[in-house]
Amino acid sequence: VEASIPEHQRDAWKKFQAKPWVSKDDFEKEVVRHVETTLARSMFNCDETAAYAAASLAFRDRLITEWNRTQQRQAFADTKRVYYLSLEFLMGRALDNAMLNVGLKNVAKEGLSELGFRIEDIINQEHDAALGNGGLGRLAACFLDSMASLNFPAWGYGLRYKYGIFKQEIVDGYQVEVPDYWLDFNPWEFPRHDIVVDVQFYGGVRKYQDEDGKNVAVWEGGEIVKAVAYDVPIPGFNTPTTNNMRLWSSKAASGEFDFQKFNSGDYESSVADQQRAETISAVLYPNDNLDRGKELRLKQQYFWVAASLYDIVRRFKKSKRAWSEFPDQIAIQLNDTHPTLAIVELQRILIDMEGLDWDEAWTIVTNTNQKFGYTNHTVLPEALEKWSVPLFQNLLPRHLQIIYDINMFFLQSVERKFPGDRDMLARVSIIEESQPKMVRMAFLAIVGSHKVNGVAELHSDLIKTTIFRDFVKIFGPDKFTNVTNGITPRRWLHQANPRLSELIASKTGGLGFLKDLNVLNELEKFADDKEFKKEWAEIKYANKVKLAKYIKSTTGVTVNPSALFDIQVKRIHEYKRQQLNIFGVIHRYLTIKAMTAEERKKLAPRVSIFGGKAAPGYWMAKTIIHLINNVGAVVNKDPDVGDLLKVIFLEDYNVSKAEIITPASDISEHISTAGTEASGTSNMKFVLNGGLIIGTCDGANIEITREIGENNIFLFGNLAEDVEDLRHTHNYGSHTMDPDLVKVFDLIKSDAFGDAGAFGALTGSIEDHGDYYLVSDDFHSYIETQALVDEAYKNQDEWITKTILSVARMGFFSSDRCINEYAEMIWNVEPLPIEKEGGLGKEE
Ligand code: Z16
Repeated sequence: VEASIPEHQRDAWKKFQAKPWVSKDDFEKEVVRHVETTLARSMFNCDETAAYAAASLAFRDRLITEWNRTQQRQAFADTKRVYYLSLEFLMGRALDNAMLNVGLKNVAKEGLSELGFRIEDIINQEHDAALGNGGLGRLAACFLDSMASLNFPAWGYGLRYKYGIFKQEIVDGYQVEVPDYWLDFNPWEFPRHDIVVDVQFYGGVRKYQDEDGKNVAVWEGGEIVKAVAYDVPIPGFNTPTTNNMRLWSSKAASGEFDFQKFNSGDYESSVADQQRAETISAVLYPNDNLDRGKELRLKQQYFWVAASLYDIVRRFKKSKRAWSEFPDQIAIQLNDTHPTLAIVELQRILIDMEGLDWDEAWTIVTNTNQKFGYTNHTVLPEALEKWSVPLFQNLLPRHLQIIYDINMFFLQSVERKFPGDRDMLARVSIIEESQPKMVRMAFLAIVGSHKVNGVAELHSDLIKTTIFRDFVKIFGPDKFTNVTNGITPRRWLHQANPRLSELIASKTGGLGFLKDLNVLNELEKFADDKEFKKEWAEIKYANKVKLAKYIKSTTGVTVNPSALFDIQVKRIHEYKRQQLNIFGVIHRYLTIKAMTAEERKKLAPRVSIFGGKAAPGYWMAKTIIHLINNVGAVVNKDPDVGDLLKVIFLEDYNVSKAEIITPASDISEHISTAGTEASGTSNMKFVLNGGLIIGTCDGANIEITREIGENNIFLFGNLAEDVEDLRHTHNYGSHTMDPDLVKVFDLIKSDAFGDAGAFGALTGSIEDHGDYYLVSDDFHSYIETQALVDEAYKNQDEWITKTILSVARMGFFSSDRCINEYAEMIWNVEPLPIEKEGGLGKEE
């Protein structure tokens, strides 16, 4: 149905079209209107929740007006679009971000104050949108911000989980998971009940030849689930471009429930069908860097991929272009292997639905003029996705056939290139010949993509020489590239650290640095400026006071804001080595206990701060959390140690908490076993906020060192190239342990931190079971380097200079640089220029 308003009536529309509000008075008017009408409240029952709701709705109205215009502009221009497919978007809060991106936070602040509210309290009402686990999900969120800020016509596609990553509670030192139901009131999403896609599962395939002798495959039977679109506006910073993130929610095909069953009295099963359908988008899998191969997860992946591709193809078809133009109009980025089925689904659409023959279709799918790009985020074998063939056969029978065909053609081409190399064929086959057989998703993603990228230089080199080695030989080196990760300076500097942002703006001529982060370079000339350094240090101190207050209010522990704040916040994982950190803390505790009063006076007081979630089924990670909490319980109440050492575990680390924690670090820890952390992105956030790093030569730490200079970072530990050999030197059962680490273990074993039995698996993994992550090998170097940190911190003057120089040199790590690299090297898309930048607040 044509839903467009006829020419004659359009003047009336134009006359009454909403104009985005800009003034304080208009903002207040909107807030009051929303309180009194949308929310049906009044000034006599408007609490902070209601004020948050109304303020958000006022900003949402603004965003949606710009969103509409952006969509019209992009549809009209009809240029190539980017689709970023990600099973995770770790967005955090939207209101603060929206206010800052449209440049109206000060207007809102004054407006809210006149209406009787403090803006911080209102911002704090918002529940985080936590549809992600960690780095991968947050990267997707930063990318959306950059793509909008740079005016790229780009959509994010994901799942609208009813429950995001669980909330973490610490009870008696143990992690307890609580469901994160976040949709009670979410003003940032627009349900699109008119945009619904049928998604099929199970059933079987019937093959026959039609009259023309063409092979036809029909996927029939099984069940249908509906995908309903929910749109979330993504405002760019200081630009009218407002892009879209489309999240799919699952719903039973029969609507509410099956009336036939209901009417015949089968109430239970009528509701069960509905619930089974809704289960698909019910909950985010809480694993970071781990693949568990569960059927429901594969269902999520296909549900989301099928709905997204249907939507993309529908939009393409509206332009009435030939299929051969598809690759010129569309770039699809696969965030990890989770959306790899998109390659298979597109091939299925083209051959089964659109009637193209295989070669014609496959040329479109894998066209070198940009189509699928695949980003790899890890080399850890346990994280690489594999699906059992029987499971696949049952859930997606037609897709499995297509995968077998893709594999057959691929292996034939390998055979032509490397005749007789049977080992090679077995190694690179998309189907692993195991019991049961497995589909190797990364291999499928490589075969179906025109570019494969890693997320930091070391990581991109590693994938080429290890897990994807054979594929470099087969496809040539040009298919493999690097795009080092980045972070958005809008959220991670301007929003999280407004005072630092303001100081930088005052010295660099305004907020321009937020769009061109290399402008930070201009700060180098202030690295020895006394007045500037004083202000710089005051801001760091104020941020530490804020975190100290937060620590006090959440844990009851008093920490001294003048102490060195040493922070490690990230998912808890053996490869990230929080155990190395806590063993180092215990070593420090032992050292302090053995010191004389005179020696103690010379030591810089430290607060060791930890935060992060363990996957619910990851026992070793949970044990590490337990140990950290138990060490804290002992150390924090030891009067003999006092301010010299405090150990804090912050509950439920998430994006909004990171905004308080990151600006408050003096040193942060990025200490993964070399070669295991693909990039890391919190390392970038901490340095950008004037903190230094203690880290291994891993992931993006290496490039951070290159940019900021090796005098400004504390590197330690073995190198990636030596890890394999070192592992071979570990003799199971008689591993030569570092003597200082032995002392730490002895203390743990003396029950100093509670029943040592609880930690046996942890110490045993190092002493008796091969120390896979090289904790003992790196311990001495770690302790020595921490001593260098202590020394360096005593010279505050030099320390501050280091932090200023570091910030000045962080321009490279803006996610804007990253997105520009993807656009040029992988997507081949251009931004859509904005003719007039009207309607924005543009606050300085
Ligand atoms: C994830 O967060 C990452 C990798 C992965 O395979 C799965 C998940 Cl959920 C992380 C990497 O561990 C990290 O090094 C990297 O910075 C981040 O992805 C973004 O690339």
